[in-house]
Amino acid sequence: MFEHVEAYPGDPILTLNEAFGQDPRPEKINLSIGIYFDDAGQLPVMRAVREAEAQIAPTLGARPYLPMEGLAPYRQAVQALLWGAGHEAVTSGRIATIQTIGGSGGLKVGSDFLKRYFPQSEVWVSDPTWDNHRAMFEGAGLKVHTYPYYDPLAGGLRFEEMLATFKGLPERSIVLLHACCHNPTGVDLSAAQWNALIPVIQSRRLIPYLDIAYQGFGDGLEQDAHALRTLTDAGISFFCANSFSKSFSLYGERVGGLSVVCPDAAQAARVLGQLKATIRKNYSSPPTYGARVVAQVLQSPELRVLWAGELDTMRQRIRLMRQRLADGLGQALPGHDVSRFVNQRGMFSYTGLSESQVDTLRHSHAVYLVRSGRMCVAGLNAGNVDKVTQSLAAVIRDAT
Ligand code: KET
Repeated sequence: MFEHVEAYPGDPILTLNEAFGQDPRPEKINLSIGIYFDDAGQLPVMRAVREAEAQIAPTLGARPYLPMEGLAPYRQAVQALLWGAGHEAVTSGRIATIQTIGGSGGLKVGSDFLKRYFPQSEVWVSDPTWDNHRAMFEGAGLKVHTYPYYDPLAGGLRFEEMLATFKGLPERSIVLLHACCHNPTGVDLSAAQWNALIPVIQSRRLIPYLDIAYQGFGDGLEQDAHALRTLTDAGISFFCANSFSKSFSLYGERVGGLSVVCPDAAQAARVLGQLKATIRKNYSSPPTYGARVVAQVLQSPELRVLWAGELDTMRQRIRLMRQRLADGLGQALPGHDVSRFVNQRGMFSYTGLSESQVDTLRHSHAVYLVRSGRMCVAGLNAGNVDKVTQSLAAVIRDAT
């Protein structure tokens, strides 16, 4: 029956993470998957989450189906966090927001919707991007291309080339943009660059699709929402998939959302209806628990402050690790440019290591990076940063 089913070659991130789990070496260090670990190397359970769980425990009780679009207080909380509760687009009701199964679920539901209503449109993603972007859009039947983004030599952005590509795109092309903390490079557009992009998006009538999976990990909760608020203020209609996996350390609860910013409330209502239909056809309705927890945190003033403070601490710890890594590498490799480690934003650093260098790190040093050379800096801690620094230095030294 299944002779024709070919073996799955595996996923560059998730399969590597599984391989890490099976590695018997006790000194192994996981800097592959985008997960935040604390300074003791543990996956944190945030205090705000624990307290929210204690608060909702007595009221959980019976578990009917949620509506197709998800839990109403959760959907409101998503809008308030992304745009601010008083934002004109929120108060006028022109954003259609649904609860989704992680940020991934949001990306997929949005892709299915786009394939249905913009069947001629093709997708452009940054070179490079999170591997799953291409897989998801292609899975929805959309053709995927890349636009210039990262400059491996300078460790910066090829912004002029990116802009020129956007200027030449067919009307109603879909452009996937990372709202903050670009994965895998850690290189983001500046506020001025977002401003320069806006007239091009408008004149080419492009459909931006923003992915915000790391709000709070770049420069702060408000600062990291800058791009999507700027696009909204410019009157651009766009898609925005958000994830709470990282910012609430609730990976396994699969809490995310999809928001579609529309020109007016009437269009938003119709878009919401068709998003509901898309969900019904895929998995009918989302799960309850994670959305209850996140809504409880975001809607309680005390818990929200507690959570934002914990997130600040996580961001600052990542910054500290970036600095320690850069300082250590600078000492070990005099003359080597280590500025990219501190300049990049979010959980990732694009080290510039080749696949064979990454393989050596894994096999000879038990340090796991994604083969593209992406390092999850959020996996560094006081106990492993020196070893990682020495291992990296050894691998770089061997190559020169
Ligand atoms: N968008 C981006 C940009 C992203 O990095 C991830 C996860 C997601 C969406 C998915 O979010 P979720 O809420 O878990 O569905 N990235 C990490 C984990 C993974 O690959 O699944 C990673 O890049 O390591």
